[in-house]
Amino acid sequence: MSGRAFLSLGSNLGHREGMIDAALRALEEGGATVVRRSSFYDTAPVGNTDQPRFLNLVAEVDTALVPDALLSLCQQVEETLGRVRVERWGPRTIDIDILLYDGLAVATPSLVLPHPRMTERAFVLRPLLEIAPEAALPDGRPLRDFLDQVADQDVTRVP
Ligand code: GSY
Repeated sequence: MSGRAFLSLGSNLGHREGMIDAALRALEEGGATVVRRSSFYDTAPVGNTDQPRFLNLVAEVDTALVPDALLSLCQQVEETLGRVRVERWGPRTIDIDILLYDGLAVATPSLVLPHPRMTERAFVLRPLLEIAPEAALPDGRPLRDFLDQVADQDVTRVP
């Protein structure tokens, strides 16, 4: 049995593009095969705005890992790539979030699916809808319906 998940990757320290490419390779080595990836997006920081701009993308992965195991892989890749987590919302070499996993709704202390803030973030919605225009929340609401409410966020697709 395998599942399909959408992951959000972001970096705002060091060689941002190289960091994201290295993370995707490490995810593949760990058992999450990238089937689609969006363009890169240069994005203004959300949350703590006093930090460098991010490079973001969304990848769709095919994996035999269950959601908790996929989360562990994402955390392991973050650590391997030397994520510096000095502040909760501060700069990081690489951040990997699970957005959606099949049609699952999950709420455990370690993992909430769908990602609880994904509908508020243009840096998630724009790349996700680029590769999956019909993507929807587990309750059926199409994610494209949330684009208008993030239209003012500074997100630019890198040509
Ligand atoms: O939640 C992911 C880390 N992150 C980001 C990000 O990836 N991109 C942008 N633009 N802002 C962010 N703020 C945080 S925290």
